[in-house]
Amino acid sequence: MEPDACAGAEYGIRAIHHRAHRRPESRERRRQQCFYSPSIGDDGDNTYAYAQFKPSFPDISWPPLTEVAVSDRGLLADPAKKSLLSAASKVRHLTPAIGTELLGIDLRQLTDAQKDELALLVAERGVVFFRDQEIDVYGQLDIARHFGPLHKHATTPIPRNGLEEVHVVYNDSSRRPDPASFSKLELWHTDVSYEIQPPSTTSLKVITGPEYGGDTLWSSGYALYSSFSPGFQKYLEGLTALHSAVAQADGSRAAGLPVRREPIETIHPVVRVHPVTGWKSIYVNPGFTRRIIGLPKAESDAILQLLFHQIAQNPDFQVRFKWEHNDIAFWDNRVVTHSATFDFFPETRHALRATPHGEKPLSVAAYEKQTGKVAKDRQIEIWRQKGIELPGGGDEKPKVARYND
Ligand SMILES: O=C(O)CCC(=O)C(=O)O
Ligand SMILES: [Fe+2]
Repeated sequence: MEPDACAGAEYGIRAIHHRAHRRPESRERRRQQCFYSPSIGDDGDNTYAYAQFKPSFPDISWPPLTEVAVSDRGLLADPAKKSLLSAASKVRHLTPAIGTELLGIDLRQLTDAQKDELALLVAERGVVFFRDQEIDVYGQLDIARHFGPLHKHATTPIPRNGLEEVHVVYNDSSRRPDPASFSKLELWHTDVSYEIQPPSTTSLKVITGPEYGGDTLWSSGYALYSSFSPGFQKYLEGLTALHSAVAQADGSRAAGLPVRREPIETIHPVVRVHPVTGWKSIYVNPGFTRRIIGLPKAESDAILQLLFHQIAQNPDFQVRFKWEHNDIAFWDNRVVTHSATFDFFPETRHALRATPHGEKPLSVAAYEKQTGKVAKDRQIEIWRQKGIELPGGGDEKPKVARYND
């Protein structure tokens, strides 16, 4: 599959509608050109409590990103995560593969040791949720900065108050999503995977949201890897893929929005190893991965289709979170893919994201060379910890009965 020029993610949908009010003659052309440019404007209510965090698009330019040394804080964590977990009144795992909710913690009070343990927990569980958090965006940025240098997005909105490291997610009654302009598959993404050092432990806080609707879904790249046969896993481990920012930048330009940094395209391993867990995860996403390098096009298209469809459609890999006011999620963009829902029009939904850079993605070979350790299949490791020894040195998986009813 060579995705059309508009295939991609990070909230599209909205700019087109707003522009359409002003330039109806170009609506269809713009829609065809690209559906996912970020939102422009809003309902104009400046008395809104979080008006200073409404979206803005300063017309400024940033130089290309250069490589920075990043060492994961999770490497410093107590493997048992005692100081974080003992501070929680309850630890609720939401599915076996992905997602944990920690109750009774106030993120404003986290010590550095607890932040390190949070990085480790997020690396293991893919996404971790905290309810009803008072922490403000400055505190959210401080935690993110603890995890790594902050990413500034080239195209998505920043808040009106000028915080360039904050990515704003905003929808209100002035914009209606148009289902003709995007597919649900294409909305699955990992944030800015085209960067040389894509994000690690990323957080999103919903500051205004509908009573219901606007859920977010995450899908585990570890579970996707574990689901395949050993031969196919090995095959994927030898591949690299192209991730592209071009369609996202084109979408912004088509909507008349500034692109603050020129788009880049980067080649990453198809299977990356998390530097802390040592687990293998499939690192492609419908939003930004365009092709597998060096394969016949038909083969690349077929492999990506399989991986994309499994990400989006296999519920065993997924968790779906129902947000309430002031909830915050931390996810590890190295090992999960996510997708927002847009079912809440005409309600307002407003969220702020803080995004630390991670390391350059490590292939299995690079991880094993660098660390002298053997990269692992998460599922096999977890079964092993439960005392389930697998025949064939862990290469075979138990047969699970299938059923329909
Ligand atoms: O709006 C959401 O729930 C998710 C938005 C998103 O993909 C992001 O902020 O990275
Ligand atoms: Fe995202």
